[in-house]
Amino acid sequence: DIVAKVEDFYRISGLWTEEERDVQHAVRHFVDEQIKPFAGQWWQAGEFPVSLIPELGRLGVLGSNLPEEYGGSALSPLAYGLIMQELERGDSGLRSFASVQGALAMYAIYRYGSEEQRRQYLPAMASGQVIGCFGLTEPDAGSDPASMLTKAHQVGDDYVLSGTKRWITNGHLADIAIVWAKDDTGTIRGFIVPTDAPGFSARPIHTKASMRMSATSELYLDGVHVDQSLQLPHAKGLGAPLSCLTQARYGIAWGAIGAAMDCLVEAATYAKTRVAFGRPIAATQLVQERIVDMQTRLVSMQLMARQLGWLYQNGQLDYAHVSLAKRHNARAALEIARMSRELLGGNGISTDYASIRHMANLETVDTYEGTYEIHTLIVGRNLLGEEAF
Ligand code: TGC
Ligand code: FAD
Repeated sequence: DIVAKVEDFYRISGLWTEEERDVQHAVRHFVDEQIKPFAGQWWQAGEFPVSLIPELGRLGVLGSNLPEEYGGSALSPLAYGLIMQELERGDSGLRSFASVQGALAMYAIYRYGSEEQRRQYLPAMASGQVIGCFGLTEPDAGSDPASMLTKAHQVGDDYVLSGTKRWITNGHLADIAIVWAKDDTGTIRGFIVPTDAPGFSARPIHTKASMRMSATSELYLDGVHVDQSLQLPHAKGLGAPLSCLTQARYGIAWGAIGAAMDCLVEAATYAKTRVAFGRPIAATQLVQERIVDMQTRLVSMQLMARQLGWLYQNGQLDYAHVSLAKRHNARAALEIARMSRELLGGNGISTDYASIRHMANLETVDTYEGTYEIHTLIVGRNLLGEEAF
């Protein structure tokens, strides 16, 4: 059938193990039943479906690649990627929720936290009982997080945090915020900040024309006292938050495939049934060219993500590999969504269809976790050995 054909034209799924296929199908079923029918309404309303968080926990999509002793499922990088793909078939905001919880907040605690912090937070985060967010970006420091202004002033063994973070996914839903701040020596350090701490507040950003199904916030830290036990002991310097970004960018390279797939399926099925000038528009040369252009992009995204997963699985992954795939897949998905939107004509501007919602979301996906230009410069530096930021 046409859906199976365009989704997997190169039969890449033949490469997955049985476990990877099972995991993919379970998440796909959940998204088809519980997300896709309602995503347009939630997006229009600017709401994240918080009531589904426990179900996301039960499905095992939060921190699924972390070891089982911390509530994860120790899934392979490919299985993890397929989960991100299936979530983003529903909506980029859904994948973003899982990325921030698993690849950013949980990963930060897993990689840089003490054993006690891991045991206290990770199982509860994997089940969705505790929600996390990741505060790196500030109003005046996005692409260049080294220039952040948030301060962590040491008082005895404890810290006092002051500053503002902006564009923080899950910010006003979160129970804990991973906050990155400069200590008195100017070194970037990470902290687990309970969002009910005095001096902490999170305000939703309501004016988005993209990622409307995702909770995005501004965080204010006004002299927030943080006990030493909440500092991530192993995080010293910008490399710590950047290594978390590598995990999230890996997931985005996969997630973008899901949004692109959903758009291509929508465009191909629409072209077969929409009649103009007495025949389905699929029977016109220009529409066929458009569908083939979309298919070409989708296959290139899938092949790139698959090989990225292979590098990850075999311990050969460099963060520049991840940058190349994030840059390519986010941009290719955006192009596919724009083409699909156009093919749907007037219907293409309505959230009764998925394409314009994906298209608007993908504008964010192209920008966050490092803009297209920043990834150009990361890969350029890796290839040429010259810094050009
Ligand atoms: P630079 O000198 O390049 O790096 C400092 C140290 O960090 C290491 N490093 C990395 N490590 C792991 N993964 C990466 N991606 C890394 N990039 C750099 C680097 O080796 C170095 O280590 P060491 O040991 O030598 O100290 O630092 P720079 O200040 O020159 O910055 C480089 C630049 C521009 C690439 C970096 O700042 C950057 O990536 N900027 C983009 C910022 C960004 O992506 N922000 C995303 C915020 S989170 C978000 O958007 C969440 S969206 C929700 C969702 O995910 O769904
Ligand atoms: P800027 O850095 O101001 O960039 C503006 C423009 O200048 C861009 O086009 C950029 O590519 C270009 N530019 C900058 N420097 C150069 C250069 N040297 N050469 C060429 N061009 C350059 N952040 C978090 O910490 N946590 C989150 O959970 C999170 N979630 C987000 C959710 C949403 C919906 C959005 C929109 C953003 C989110 N972000 C989050 C922030 C995101 O990572 C930043 O927006 C992004 O990194 C870009 O930073 P900026 O917005 O400050 O843009």
